[in-house]
Amino acid sequence: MADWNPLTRVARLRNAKPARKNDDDPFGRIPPGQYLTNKFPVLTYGETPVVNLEDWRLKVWGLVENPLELNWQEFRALPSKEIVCDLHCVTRWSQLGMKWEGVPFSEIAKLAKPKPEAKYVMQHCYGGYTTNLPLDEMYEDDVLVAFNYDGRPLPTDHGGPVRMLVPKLYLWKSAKWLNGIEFMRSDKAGFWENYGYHNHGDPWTEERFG
Ligand SMILES: Nc1nc2c(c(=O)[nH]1)N[C@H]1C(S)=C(S)[C@@H](COP(=O)(O)O)O[C@H]1N2
Ligand SMILES: [Mo]
Repeated sequence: MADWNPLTRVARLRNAKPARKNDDDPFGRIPPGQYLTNKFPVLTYGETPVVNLEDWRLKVWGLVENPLELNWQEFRALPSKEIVCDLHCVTRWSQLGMKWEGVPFSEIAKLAKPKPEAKYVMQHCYGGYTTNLPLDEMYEDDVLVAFNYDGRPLPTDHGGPVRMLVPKLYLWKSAKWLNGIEFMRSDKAGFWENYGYHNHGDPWTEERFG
């Protein structure tokens, strides 16, 4: 996996057949071109970083009044909540009713106090992955800095100790091993966005490629 060429991956996905229409979607929860699974595949570009809780930090910087660096105790002392959500991956799997717990992005923003010029957010990670979104969308009430999945600490493969979770968008917008949140004036492409994924990634309108 570590030496996949990202361009080859994007080209292969562009040519992939859409998933067949789901007959098993009575509630209309599966976006077009997706198939339903009960599995939670692991998709990582490169090595899986292993970070222990003593060393873990979350840095918040950029266009904020109050730049932060939180250690684990400080992070876990913030208000947190549980959500149940459906997740959709651009590789075409969807899983429904996934249970997550985390600190809402809005709680972290409240501490950091974004300046009025801050309009975009870059998520940064152990390992170097990045992904970008407009600040407005990060304030959706289901956007979490997630530390538990299905009632247990988030497994390393899925981004533990913490990952961002942006359930309304394709899963590449949810950075695993999150260690930084940067508030920016203007938009900038993240890792996959640079290699041809869509800048936004709404599964309902199939914003797969840019
Ligand atoms: N740090 C990091 N975050 C990442 C990735 C990655 O390679 N590194 N891959 C992204 C992509 S493309 C997907 S589809 C999801 C996969 O999450 P999962 O492995 O928990 O299914 O993580 C996203 N977040
Ligand atoms: Mo992905």
